[in-house]
Amino acid sequence: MQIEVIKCHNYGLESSDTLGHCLATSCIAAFLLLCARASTSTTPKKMVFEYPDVRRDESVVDDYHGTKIIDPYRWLEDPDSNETKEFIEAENKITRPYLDACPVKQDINQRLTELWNYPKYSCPFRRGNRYFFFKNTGLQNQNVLYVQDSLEGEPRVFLDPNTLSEDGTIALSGSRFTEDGNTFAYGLSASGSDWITIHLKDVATGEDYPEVLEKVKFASMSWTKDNKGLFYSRYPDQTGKTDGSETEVNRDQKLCYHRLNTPQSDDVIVVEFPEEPLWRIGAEVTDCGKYLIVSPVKDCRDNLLFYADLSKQPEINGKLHLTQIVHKFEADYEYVTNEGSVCIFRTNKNSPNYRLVKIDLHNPAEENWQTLIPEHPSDVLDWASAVDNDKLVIHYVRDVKSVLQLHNMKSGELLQTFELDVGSVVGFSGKKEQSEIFYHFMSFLSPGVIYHVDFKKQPYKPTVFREVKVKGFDASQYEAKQIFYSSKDGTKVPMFIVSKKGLSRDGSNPALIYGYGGFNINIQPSFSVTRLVFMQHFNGVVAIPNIRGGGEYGERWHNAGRLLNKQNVFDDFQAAAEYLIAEHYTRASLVTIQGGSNGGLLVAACINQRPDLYGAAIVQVGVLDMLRFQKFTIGHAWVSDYGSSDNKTQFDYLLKYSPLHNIHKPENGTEYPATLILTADHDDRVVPLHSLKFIAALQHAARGSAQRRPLLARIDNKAGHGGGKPTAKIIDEHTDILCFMSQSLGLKFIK
Ligand code: X98
Repeated sequence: MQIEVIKCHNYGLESSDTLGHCLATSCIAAFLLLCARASTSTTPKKMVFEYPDVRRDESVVDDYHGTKIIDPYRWLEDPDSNETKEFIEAENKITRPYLDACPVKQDINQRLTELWNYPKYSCPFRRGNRYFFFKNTGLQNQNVLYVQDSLEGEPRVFLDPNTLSEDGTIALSGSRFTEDGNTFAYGLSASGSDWITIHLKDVATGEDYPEVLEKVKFASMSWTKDNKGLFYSRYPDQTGKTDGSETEVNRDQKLCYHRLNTPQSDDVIVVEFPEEPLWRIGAEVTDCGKYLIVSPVKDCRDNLLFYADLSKQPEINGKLHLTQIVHKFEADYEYVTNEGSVCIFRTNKNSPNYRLVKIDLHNPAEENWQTLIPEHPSDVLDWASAVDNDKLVIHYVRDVKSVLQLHNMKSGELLQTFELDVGSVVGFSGKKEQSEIFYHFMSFLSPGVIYHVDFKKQPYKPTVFREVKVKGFDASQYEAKQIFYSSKDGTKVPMFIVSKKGLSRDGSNPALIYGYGGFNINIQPSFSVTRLVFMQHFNGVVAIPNIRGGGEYGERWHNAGRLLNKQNVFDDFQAAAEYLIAEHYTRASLVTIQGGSNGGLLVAACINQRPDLYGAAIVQVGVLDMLRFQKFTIGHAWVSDYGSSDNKTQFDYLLKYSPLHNIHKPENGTEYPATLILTADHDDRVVPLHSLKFIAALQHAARGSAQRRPLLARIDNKAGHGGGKPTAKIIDEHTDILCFMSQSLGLKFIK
């Protein structure tokens, strides 16, 4: 297994450049700067914005279970209409000058660039008789894959995605080597889209095979152990564009088999569920090569399990014969390894903190399952990987921090705990047939240490393989702590608080609160240059509350923040801000809240519910129309967390918090916080229409009101949901976010 935890949710201040074209329409707003000051100042800029005067079509009305809901900006759902394009230009045209007028923009950009410029490495991993690793010298747009003949050997560039586009917008997205290490299947995505094309490379020569596999999205890739072909999932040809700027629902995914060095047109569909157009199909060839484990999933939790015995159908020239093991969507099952027909799965069936079970494929009834490693009462079993033939490395999350252990694969017995500082294991490499592992540790104040364990030498002692240093960062000047605060209903919620040591506790510091709160996802400690700039140059306090909806305390924590419990997520986040204010870390007018994707929903819901509690809000690629999200691309998969407006009870609940449907006119002295909405033209995970409709409605509500703080949108081009974003775009985006905070809150940049 080889993982590098790329936190898809951690938009932690992520991304980009701008359209920059001039708008030639009549309905564009003039940018009125009534009393902006040009010098560095600690006074927030108070401006009256004349927002774009966009068409509001109140004739668009939907009937949900008898309730009529108007959708006046429905026309913004068409990404290709001229009117939508003009709207985007008009928004960028008022946002750009505001951000560019930031007197310390150069300072921020320069400091971000300086600090970013340190080498970053992944764990090395062995495939065949070679080692590979990813490296970024510092500011390269995309990480480069290197090959070396031994750990001490001279690394050579194996694949450099930076050569594939001028601007770094073509990114590697998913890859898999054959068992013999001689062929490399790799996905490329353009402009941040989830769509990838799969390419195949001969490792010895570096030459690509002629075929390219198209229409691939949400793909698991798995080679047969004879190294001859690849299972991968793809979508059937769909009409119109498939470059990530379209909004069509992704349906009818099929599992296909591709034979190396043949055209994709010869590929065969091996698994499909035509009655279930919304299922996605995961697949993994077992370590022994005999079986294919097939795991269909219909939303964002729980999967079924099937297997195919490949030894009985060696030709793979049509549908595989499947035997079903799990018949109901009621838990997660993740293949770890197998010995003969006995497979080890990680599951949360009857074990919300997860356990390992042995299931005999030839005797799969649940009453015959055997627990190998029981559920821990409080720690979450996050992942497991077979190593050194008969051992398992197990990663637990204990109070949001990583714990790494070695267990005996036969008995489950704990053999050793690898000592870690307070932080996270963000990368791991190791395989059952290999007698060494690498793991990558990171924390708020440690940019990264890669450890190596050689199982041929006893006792098993981790040695530092590589340690990364950041020039201009002295960890001893900072502190990171974890506290537990009480939420509205009394639930204790953990929160990390990171800042310079010795900051005054008189409410005078700016604070940045980042949250996610959904989909069983953990927000563990990580190193962030942008947060460092905020702490170093603004005396900022960074706070990360591990609110409900995440997976920090297993399935119970997730359940407590989804469906009809979603309000707990917002309450937890609001209670985090209240705690920081009550403890005099900061005050409301200096608080920025930030979140991306599901976290964008969180932030947008919170500014509607408690506009008084924050000075600024950063909403990145957010899900903001909770009545219609399921109608676009992969949105249907999120009903497991959100429910759906198609269901009356869930509609009633969604309507109460849907950001788009709870915008109010700022009145009685309560303004909205300064709000920056960020999205991008190729975001096909959370389509930009959410952000466009939201900013149109928010600016409409603000028009003619007492609102003085800016409500702006930054719509990037050649960018998507965040994955694969080039470094240059990330630094530009983070510069803009810090500028927005600095401008709107009146923060001083301390040189
Ligand atoms: C998704 O929507 C996950 C989408 N997704 C998949 C599968 N593979 C993926 C590979 C890369 C990127 C996304 C993928 O479902 C998949 C394939 C086969 C079998 C099973 C899964 N997620 C949510 C999301 O992005 C949260 C976490 C993952 N959201 C955006 C939720 C709300 C906003």
